[in-house]
Amino acid sequence: MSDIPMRDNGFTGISRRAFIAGTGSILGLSALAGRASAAPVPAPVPPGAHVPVLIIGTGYGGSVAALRLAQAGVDVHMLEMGMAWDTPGSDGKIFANTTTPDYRSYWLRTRTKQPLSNFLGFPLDKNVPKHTGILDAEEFGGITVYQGRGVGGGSLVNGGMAVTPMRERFAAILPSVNADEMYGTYYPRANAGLGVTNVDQAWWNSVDCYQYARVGRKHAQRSNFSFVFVPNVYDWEYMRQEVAGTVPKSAIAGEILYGNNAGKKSLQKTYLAQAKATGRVAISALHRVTSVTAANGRYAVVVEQLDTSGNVTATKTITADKVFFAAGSVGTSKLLTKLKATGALPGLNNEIGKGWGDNGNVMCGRANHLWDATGTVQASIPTAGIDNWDAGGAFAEVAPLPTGIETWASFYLSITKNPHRAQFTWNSTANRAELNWQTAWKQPSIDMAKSIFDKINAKEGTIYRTDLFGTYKMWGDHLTYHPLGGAVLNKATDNYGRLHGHANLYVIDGALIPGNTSVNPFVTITALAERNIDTIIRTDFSS
Ligand code: FAE
Repeated sequence: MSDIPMRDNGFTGISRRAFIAGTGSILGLSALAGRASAAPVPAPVPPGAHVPVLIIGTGYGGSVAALRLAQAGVDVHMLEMGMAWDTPGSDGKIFANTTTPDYRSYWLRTRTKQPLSNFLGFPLDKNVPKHTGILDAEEFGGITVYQGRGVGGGSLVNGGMAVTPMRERFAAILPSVNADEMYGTYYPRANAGLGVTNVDQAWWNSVDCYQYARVGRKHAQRSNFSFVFVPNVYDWEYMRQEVAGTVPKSAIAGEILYGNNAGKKSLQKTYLAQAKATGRVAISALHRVTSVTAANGRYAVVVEQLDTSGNVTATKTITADKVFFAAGSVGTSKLLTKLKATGALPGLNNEIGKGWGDNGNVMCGRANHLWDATGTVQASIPTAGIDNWDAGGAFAEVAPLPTGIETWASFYLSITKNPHRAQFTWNSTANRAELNWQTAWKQPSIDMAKSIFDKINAKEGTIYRTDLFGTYKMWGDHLTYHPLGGAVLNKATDNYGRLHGHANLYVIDGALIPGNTSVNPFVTITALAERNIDTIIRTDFSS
């Protein structure tokens, strides 16, 4: 299917400038949507409610859709299986620290499953009360997929690395998408909406908390690799004040994996805050969608309301004219696989569940010499990477290891050009969706990461750490932070995310991207959502 040229793809009769102007122009846009201004169905959504637009999930794709639809005058209801994360615990903080996971940290687990499971020979995992916590370590046969749970999705737990892929690599990422439009309009729009900025390199060079990253730079450059600074969504002014000791410490206290209490601009502070300010967006937290069926020209959506122990306290059916799947690559793929296999949405095509990849994620650590200390205080916000994509198929994030003690360890999360793609299928006996990823499929990723770190180790006379992922285990090859695909653009959907086989159903999240983005993915997920919703509003919502 060919791309629709959209060089001037403003909405009918309304300039792009007016649209981007945001909430100030909402009233003028109501006519576009053909809807009178009305309060949205309040949260929590009552049983039997009807909503014009329902969005399943509140991560990047869902938040973009909610904001742009609301700005166009459409009332939106969002359903989120995780918590709202707006209430402090007994320690006065909303989120737990990375080094001290507690009941808030894991999604319905009784024992933590930390990505770095061991340290100096000691296992790190510990028992925690079962709770609807923020990080889901979802286990499939061959891989553990880490995902954020709560209003804001992955933005609650991620490192905030906000990377736009190099333009010459874009055709391999999303082959059916016009790169001119993405780099001219939608990547800039996404970066602005997310609040992406660059660290001040002079400051970065001067502070103790980036000593680990400077060691990473020295080693990369001594082996002639390209060391690149990458933007982030952290508020750098806040981090300056953390370093100066004038505000509560957040990044430099290691807050990240289980939420960040201060400087990180999660979606709650950007897209979702703007969306709520329109008065047209309501969010029902602790509401998990289990079914979507076509009924009388609308969709009937079955939702389980959860308590914080994960018990179902109510099951509701609500109806919607249009439904956006924004439950993340895994959440959307699992739902659609089930809905196709069980006959709830029989028109979905055979591409559903296919094209799933792990963005080639693999982790490793290196043991430095005593003269290369990486620092007792490490900012949890990554700022840089080693780019060996063209020569070796790997882009390695120079990652923090914020343990509070000197470890002499350099730690990396590599994104690699792993060619393997897995598929979700429905197991009707077990009543669940399964993923056929194989552990051995990580070998190409390891080989690609080695294209960087074997060379650095040889140059520096250093070795891989073997104590971080188990006993004598060099590679963190059991996991991904970056699930992508499962309802791929222009295959399971048309070229704008409309699902084939059923009108008014859309995919608008990482499930659209076929398995790899060459860098960290959320800017691309956001930009693609901006592109798709632009066309969807213009063509599917005009009266
Ligand atoms: P996502 O943000 O996952 O949102 C989906 C939402 O849907 C979640 O809130 C779910 O709880 C919810 N949901 C799922 N199923 C249901 C259901 N049945 N009913 C109701 N709600 C449901 O999707 N990316 C970067 O670019 N830079 C980074 O530095 C970075 N670091 C990361 C670090 C960690 C530890 C992790 C886990 C991820 C990281 N990522 C990073 C990946 C990034 O967060 C991820 O690609 C995006 O969050 C995916 O966005 P989506 O909109 O696809």
